[in-house]
Amino acid sequence: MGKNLVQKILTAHLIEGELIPGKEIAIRIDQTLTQDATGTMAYLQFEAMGVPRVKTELSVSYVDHNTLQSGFENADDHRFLQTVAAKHGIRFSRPGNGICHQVHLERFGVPGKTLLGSDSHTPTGGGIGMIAIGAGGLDVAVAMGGGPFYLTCPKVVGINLVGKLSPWVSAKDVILEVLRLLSVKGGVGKIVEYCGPGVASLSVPERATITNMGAELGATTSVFPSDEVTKAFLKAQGREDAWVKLGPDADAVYEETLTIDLSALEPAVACPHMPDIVKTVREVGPIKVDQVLIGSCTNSSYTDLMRVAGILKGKTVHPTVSLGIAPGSRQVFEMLARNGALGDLIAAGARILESACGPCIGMGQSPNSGAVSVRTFNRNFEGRSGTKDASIYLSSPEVAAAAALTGVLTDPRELGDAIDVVMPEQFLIDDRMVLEPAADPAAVEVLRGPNIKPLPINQPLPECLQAGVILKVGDNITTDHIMPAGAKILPLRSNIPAISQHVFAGVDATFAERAKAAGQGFIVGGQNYGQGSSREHAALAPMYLGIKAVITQSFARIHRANLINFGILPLTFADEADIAKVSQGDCLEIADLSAKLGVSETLEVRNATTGETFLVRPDLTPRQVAIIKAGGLLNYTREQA
Ligand code: MIC
Ligand code: SF4
Repeated sequence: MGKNLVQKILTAHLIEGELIPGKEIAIRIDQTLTQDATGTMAYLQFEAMGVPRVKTELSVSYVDHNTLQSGFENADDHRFLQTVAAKHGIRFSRPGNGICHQVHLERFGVPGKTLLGSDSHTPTGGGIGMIAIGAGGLDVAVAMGGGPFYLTCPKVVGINLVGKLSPWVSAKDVILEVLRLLSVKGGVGKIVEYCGPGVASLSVPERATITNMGAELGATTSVFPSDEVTKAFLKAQGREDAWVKLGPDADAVYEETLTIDLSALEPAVACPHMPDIVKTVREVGPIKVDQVLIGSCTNSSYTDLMRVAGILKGKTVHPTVSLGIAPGSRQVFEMLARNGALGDLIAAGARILESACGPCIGMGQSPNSGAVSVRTFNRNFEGRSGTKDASIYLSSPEVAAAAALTGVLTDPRELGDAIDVVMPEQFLIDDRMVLEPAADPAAVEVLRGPNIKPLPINQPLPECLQAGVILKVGDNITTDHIMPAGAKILPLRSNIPAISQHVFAGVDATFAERAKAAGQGFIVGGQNYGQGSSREHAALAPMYLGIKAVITQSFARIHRANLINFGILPLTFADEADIAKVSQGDCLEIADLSAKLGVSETLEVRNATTGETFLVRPDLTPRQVAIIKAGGLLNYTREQA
């Protein structure tokens, strides 16, 4: 039986377990990346492990999220990250050098290698044939220390691409179609492998757009083969020697398959407030647009922005639209500046933003009240833009540029001939904004500002758990609901006592106060709880507030792993309908918790308020049970040592 590409790469990196979907496996990690918003915690955790120098082949620390610097906090964090990187053998991509995923694809990604990143869009690296996975900062810290990464062996979904994209239809429309078909939880427990004759027609940046937004499927990651197209891209990046040919065997088998005819796709958008509410632009019609934003790790490559520049050249942004553009990397930015395209964008009236995440994470450019904003980003969760009643539509750069010109949602095919952009044979290569680690680490002093507070440590799991339900929520709760980002809260990422006051702020303003006062508590949720970001603050801050267990109908992968890492028990209702047996404010009891955990498949929960009982499933591996009992991975690692 032939192997698919995922099986090949995972086999080559397998340290523990067998490749049987649903079973726990451990894999060796070749490369890691962090970004500043999750990186400060990851490096504090790495320091706590006492390993002097990273043991990976390559670790890179990027600064791209917190670049607004409206107070001292961000700059303090940047300085900490720069010095800690120099000391421990990590390369440091300075602020201004671009968005982690875009820069990593351009300068560091290697086909066939594994990459673990403390950001959920790390799967962007799948565009170049890597198994690139997003995880919590603590898991990345462990990988930097040479430890394996534990995950549930995923099923492999083969998406067979046939045909070729029509003019004005773009890679974003491909991933939007996959989201329409599979939904935001359709990828949980799965890796998506793209295969078939249509693959060869897609460039590396196009493939990266598709694997990037695979995160929104809840998938573990997504991957493309490494072929002649990959080789040409690496050659143009001056890295041809990093290329290897990689792909599935001709008779490869997949646990699930799906065929997408690229020729049949048309320009589409994801409608408010979920990335899987996908409709064609024609279906939505010419709704009035107030803001257009082009950028983010999904759609900010050289070819994306050249196409936008081609559309805007010689024209003017519509009088009632604000257009913002953030190039994905310094390479992209500088190439646009040198070839004149930046001039075309400026002349058209675009507001040029720094090369960073910016508005994608709510760092500025919040739209007006009730606005419609069309963005080339990957998430349109309610409130993420900073304006609670705004409606965010996710689209390709072509659709976004068309709306910027007309002031209404517009099918770009109405603009006439498509803009042809050729992939450069040689990108502009200048890595001076990536600092090498120090030659003499002992001489480096790690600088910490007052915003960097020590890591809070959890208590071991109690014998019995008796606590109130501090909050009950519905389906598809995102990490943006649990631990909001944005310009006011993001700067507090290194300060858990301060950031924890904002947990669930947009959902329930008094949550933090009530949790803290109660001392310990439960959260109850519906399906796909914790989808979205890899931010471990969505576990760490609730832990700090005393949350001991979260009971849901189902969890998103990274968030569940983060809960375990910080010693919060993730439980699912054995019978989903039992969610009706719990109301906010009820007191729940799990007797003999610590004795039963890891022994019985289900635990009985008694609702002391109503007298009813119901069963929940922990579904933990023996290793995870030990982590939970210890009160989290850091305590567990210390115990092991
Ligand atoms: C995001 O897109 O939500 C982020 C900000 O990049 C997060 C990481 C974070 O919360 O710091 C992610 O996707 O993991
Ligand atoms: Fe940055 Fe947005 Fe990408 Fe997250 S999704 S890494 S915030 S650009």
